[in-house]
Amino acid sequence: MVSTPVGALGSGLGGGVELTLRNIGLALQERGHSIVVMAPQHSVSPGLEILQIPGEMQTTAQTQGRNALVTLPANSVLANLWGAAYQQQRDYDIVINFAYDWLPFYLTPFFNRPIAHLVSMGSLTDAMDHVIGQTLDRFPGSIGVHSRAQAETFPFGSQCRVLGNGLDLSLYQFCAKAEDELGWVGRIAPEKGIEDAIEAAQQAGLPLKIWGAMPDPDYWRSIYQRYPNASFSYEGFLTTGELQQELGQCCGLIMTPKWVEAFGNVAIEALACGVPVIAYRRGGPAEIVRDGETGWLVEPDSVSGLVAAIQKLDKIDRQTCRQTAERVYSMQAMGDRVEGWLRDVLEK
Ligand code: HBI
Repeated sequence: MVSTPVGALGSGLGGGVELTLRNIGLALQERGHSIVVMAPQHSVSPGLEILQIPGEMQTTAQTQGRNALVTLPANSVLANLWGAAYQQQRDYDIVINFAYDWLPFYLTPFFNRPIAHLVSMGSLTDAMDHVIGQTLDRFPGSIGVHSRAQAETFPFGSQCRVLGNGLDLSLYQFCAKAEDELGWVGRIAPEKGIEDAIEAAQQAGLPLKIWGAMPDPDYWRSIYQRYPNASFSYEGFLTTGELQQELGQCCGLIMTPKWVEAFGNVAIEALACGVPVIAYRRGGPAEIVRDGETGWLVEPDSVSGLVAAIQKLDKIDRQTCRQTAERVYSMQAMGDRVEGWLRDVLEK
């Protein structure tokens, strides 16, 4: 498993893909596969064998423009990762790529072992769309994604294998009884649409608790000033253990994405605690929430739709939320989907 070149595992710089790599690695090991992870030096992921690879981090893809050129720094950790993978490929049956970068896709035909690529974001640049498309042409079935919505952001979306995602649900406790408060979890940034959640909670007359990273305090200050009468509070950026303890008390999680979220791990975290999810019918969360069963799907950008859904939260059975998370989004369920995908790639 060759990790993302934007940060060491455990640093948080790799974002959602750090958790995805770890959960897939552990799930495959549980089924008897032997796994080795190649990752930037100082990587930590207890229970997984890691080859620490030195070198300079890659620029994050989401900060590039559509026609960004493919670039590599001097002593690129991406190049060093894939040089090591190339040298050692004979020790393995298959290589799994977790990097959203041009090089591993370009190198695929030069390897004498198959490479399965897990693409962790939607379409961002022409160079990546082009090289992923080329790889698919040569190696059908070799591109895995998290959701149908994410796949559809690419011209070749219908040829991608939708894997969903999975979490270690033993870290999340089911909470049967809720407080009269709503939750919102995520990076506090414009594409997450927190303004809509604040407005909807205010109109519904419920307090809104907010957890997540705050990369831009000025943005948060502007939000605070914009809604002087709303009752919302920033509750910090917590560990999984702390977050699930607090989130579990909420009568509902509100998801207000303004962009196409590739997946939406927070939706599974909420369901795992028995918390119904209200989400715009947009991106990954719209494929996680079962309307009327584990939450409510709302017309995108409709605050009045959010308010109407908040008023129907008591119609959702919290036990059903937890059971759905266990059936579809456990490590076991994700392991089934990933193992099946890898077997198909190997067969081809
Ligand atoms: N950018 N260049 C690059 N490569 C990655 O692997 C990458 C990224 N940006 C974000 C990211 N990975 C992950 O945080 C998401 O895929 C989840």
